[in-house]
Amino acid sequence: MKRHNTNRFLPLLFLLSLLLSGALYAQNTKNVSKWPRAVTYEIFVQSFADSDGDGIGDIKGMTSRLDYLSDLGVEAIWLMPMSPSPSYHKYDVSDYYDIHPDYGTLEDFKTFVKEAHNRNIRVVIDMVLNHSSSQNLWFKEALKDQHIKYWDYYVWAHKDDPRVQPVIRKMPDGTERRMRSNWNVVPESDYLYFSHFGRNMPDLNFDNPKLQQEVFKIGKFWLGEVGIDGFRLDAARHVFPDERATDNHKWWEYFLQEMKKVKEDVYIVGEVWAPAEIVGPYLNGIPALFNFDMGLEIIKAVNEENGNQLVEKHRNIIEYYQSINPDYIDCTFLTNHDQNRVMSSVNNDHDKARMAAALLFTLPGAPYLYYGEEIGMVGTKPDQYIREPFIWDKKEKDQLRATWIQPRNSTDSTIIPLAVQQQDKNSLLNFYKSLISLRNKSYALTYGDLSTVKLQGQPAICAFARTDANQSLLVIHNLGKGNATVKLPQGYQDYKTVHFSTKTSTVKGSQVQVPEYSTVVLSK
Ligand SMILES: [Ca+2]
Repeated sequence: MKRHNTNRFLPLLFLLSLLLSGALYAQNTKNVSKWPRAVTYEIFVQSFADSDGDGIGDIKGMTSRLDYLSDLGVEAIWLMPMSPSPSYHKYDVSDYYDIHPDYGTLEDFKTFVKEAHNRNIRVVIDMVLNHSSSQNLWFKEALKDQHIKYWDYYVWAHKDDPRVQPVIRKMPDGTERRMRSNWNVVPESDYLYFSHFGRNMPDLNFDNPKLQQEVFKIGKFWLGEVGIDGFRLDAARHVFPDERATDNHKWWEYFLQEMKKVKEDVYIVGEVWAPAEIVGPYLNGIPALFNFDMGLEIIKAVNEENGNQLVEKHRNIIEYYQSINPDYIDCTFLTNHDQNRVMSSVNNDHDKARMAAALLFTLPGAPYLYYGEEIGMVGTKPDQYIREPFIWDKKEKDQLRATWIQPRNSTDSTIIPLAVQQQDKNSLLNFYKSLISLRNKSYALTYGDLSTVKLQGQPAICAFARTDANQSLLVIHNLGKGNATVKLPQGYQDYKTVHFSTKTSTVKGSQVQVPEYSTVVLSK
């Protein structure tokens, strides 16, 4: 097209862009979300974007996609570990003060952080402190001699110590079985070392004040010198043995206090994958916690097409945690890098995947999404197959696709590439975008309380109200097959304005039409 002809097409282009931006949503352009009460995007660097064609995703690749993430509406990124490590996943660190050379350099990462901040995107990195890699210099030194400083960085016991004796368990059939031990023998040594996750991941000794100081130094390095915004704490409940829960709680309070000396508003989110009564006491040291239970409940509700219990369950969790720390941040998500991908968890049913996303972004919390979820990537365990390369474009055109692994699940034949989805207003990607945008622009959805709305005899309907001082919204999800007619409930008779809908919903009198597998958000 010649340049001087462009003007004639402007009205058409404007109309087209309106359609692409989710036309069913009454636009009001200002974002009211403010991180950490905003959407965070989890990235496995190795699989995200490869800038130099060596097959491994890297920091420069990620930097080149920041505009995409900004456009998606995310306001923070959580990066899985990037420090030197012998494993592909890097959850066993061999040098806590550097970046793995496959991913780039510290300078590359500082540039990434700066560019992210320029786009109002915060950066949170994974901190794996329970254990190091057996390849860490500290451990290699410790193995040499118990008089070396780094010996006490790890947890040792003499071979005669009762704790390290083999545990023999009697099985129901009468046979005896030697149970796996967490204590590992070192050739030619009288001492064994402890490891919660396997012999290549020796546990660090948090009873040692020198190790504690080293951990603070690591934290302050990334916050102060590199300029990140916070940490996601891996395996937070295991730094002391499980039977010393109180020591675990106290340790993270100490850690938070030390990190605040460098960055007053440091963000710390913890992985405590356990029932609520075990998670709760961590909230004083770790003010943001992943809500594993709600992710599972949302997937269960969409699979069973029954949303009756969902709101009560979320309310119970929130009330319990708020009783411990009124300002806690409820980090909600569907699935993460340790779980089968959400699309696979709903058996590749795109209607159900959309309903799961619609629930995530309309219920309370600070939602996280796992890279590729927004384009419908699939994946079932083992772990590396839930961490496959992001599909940016059709294979022949995809300049950024990582190739370090032969994917089993998310391939050109199963996934519509991002570039194609960007051109389709009905794509899953644009569905995610419209939901994130709805949330970011809404006080009620970002900050509001959650109230149960009782509707009789319609198990596929999940209805609730979200209310804060500025706004009140009635949210109705139809998780089932078949269109539903819902009578506006008591107390919500005047919520007749369609604020947002994922399909065409209408209100006539006190009746709301909610098409199958769709969501409508009503206001007064
Ligand atoms: Ca690369």
